[in-house]
Amino acid sequence: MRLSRRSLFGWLGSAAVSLALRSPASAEGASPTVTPLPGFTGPGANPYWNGVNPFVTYPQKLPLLRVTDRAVQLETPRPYFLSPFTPNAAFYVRYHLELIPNAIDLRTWRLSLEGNVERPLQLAFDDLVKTFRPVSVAAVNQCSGNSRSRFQPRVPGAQWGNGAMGNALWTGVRLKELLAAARIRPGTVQLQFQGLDRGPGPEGKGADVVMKSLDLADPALDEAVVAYLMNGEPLPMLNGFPVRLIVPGKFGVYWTKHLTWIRALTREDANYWMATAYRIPDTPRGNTTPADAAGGALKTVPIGHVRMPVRSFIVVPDGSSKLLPGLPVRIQGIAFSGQGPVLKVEFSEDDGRNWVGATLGSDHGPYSFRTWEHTWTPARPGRHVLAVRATDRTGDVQPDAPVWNPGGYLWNRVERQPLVVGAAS
Ligand SMILES: Nc1nc2c(c(=O)[nH]1)N[C@H]1C(S)=C(S)[C@@H](COP(=O)(O)O)O[C@H]1N2
Ligand SMILES: [Mo]
Repeated sequence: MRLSRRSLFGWLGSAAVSLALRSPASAEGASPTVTPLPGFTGPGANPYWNGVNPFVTYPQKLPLLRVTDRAVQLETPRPYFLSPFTPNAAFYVRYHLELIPNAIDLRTWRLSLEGNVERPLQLAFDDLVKTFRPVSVAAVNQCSGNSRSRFQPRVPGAQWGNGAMGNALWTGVRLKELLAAARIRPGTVQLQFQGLDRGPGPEGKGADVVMKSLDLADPALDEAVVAYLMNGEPLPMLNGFPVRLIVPGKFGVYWTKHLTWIRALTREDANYWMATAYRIPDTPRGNTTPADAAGGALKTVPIGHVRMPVRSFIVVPDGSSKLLPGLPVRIQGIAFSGQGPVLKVEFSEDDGRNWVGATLGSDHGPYSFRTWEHTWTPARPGRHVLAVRATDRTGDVQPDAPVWNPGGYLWNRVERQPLVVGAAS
């Protein structure tokens, strides 16, 4: 950490940082060919771990899967999830608005703490880095709509596969320290966060900016960090340079990028992004039916009222490698939960009928990806459906029933991998 802070200072010396966002079209590759495995039906049949989209290259990024380009939404390809920390250059990207910053001058940029505070602050980047104590936390940033393409019936919104998530070591300043410096006044009910991106938003709604708010009393704020390093490096522009909010355990929508305004509110935030968008049914697991959702009587709450439910994934094998009966295969994957540490990962070789414990990898903290592995020896040739499920500290275990809600949020069903094992001779 000392090393990377030093290199950050050196890099600060070079003053303004500017990145030209060149046209992504010039770097666009061909669509990947994805062939469904023959003969599979039912829940294990979906071979599309990622969305089926073309690879596209943006500044500071490796080729990622383009979900939409206005606003920019890029999905992380599956192989990057073999590592517990997602490389910055492969980290997914999600914006709501079209006008995103591509150059930020750190000499003039300020983080503003305003609203119902005793001492409004305008913090320079230098102040943030040098005046406040740095802390680091490993935490998963997952979009509420990760895996939305699985929903049946389908719902509108970005059709993510499983790649709208990533884990990083985030370094920055505790939000609570900044709040203490600004001295929040009594009567504050929520904190509102806003970044630099702009644009009309979906269907002209959205007030030209994205603003998200959390209750001042929310315990998640105790662990929130205003981060200026991601895996020991400055944040990529597309992931929120120069600072972003990270709220361990909560969905990515609260992780405001290019964070520039923190506002103490004396009334509950009623802006579009709180009152209309990103709401879930006020039901167990946020589950409902198309009929109930269409009825108009469904009570909803902001998705910030819940933490990310437990999930686990098979990363390899992905169906592309040759497998033979009697030949051991190393199954590898990741698990995480926003509700605290994952305690158990279980593997099934028979589509979820029987389960055995998998071996967990190193513990990087309660909000991080945790790798797992299991050695499986296929007994016979032919079709197999592997499955994985995780259990977290609260006892929450991934269900085998799919969730449904109109926003396409909170998917955490048991994950499956269909495979064909070849004949031995
Ligand atoms: N300024 C800003 N911050 C934002 C958003 C945005 O549109 N603008 N989108 C949010 C959502 S919905 C998600 S899922 C995460 C995605 O983070 P990433 O793009 O770094 O992967 O950023 C969040 N922070
Ligand atoms: Mo999101």
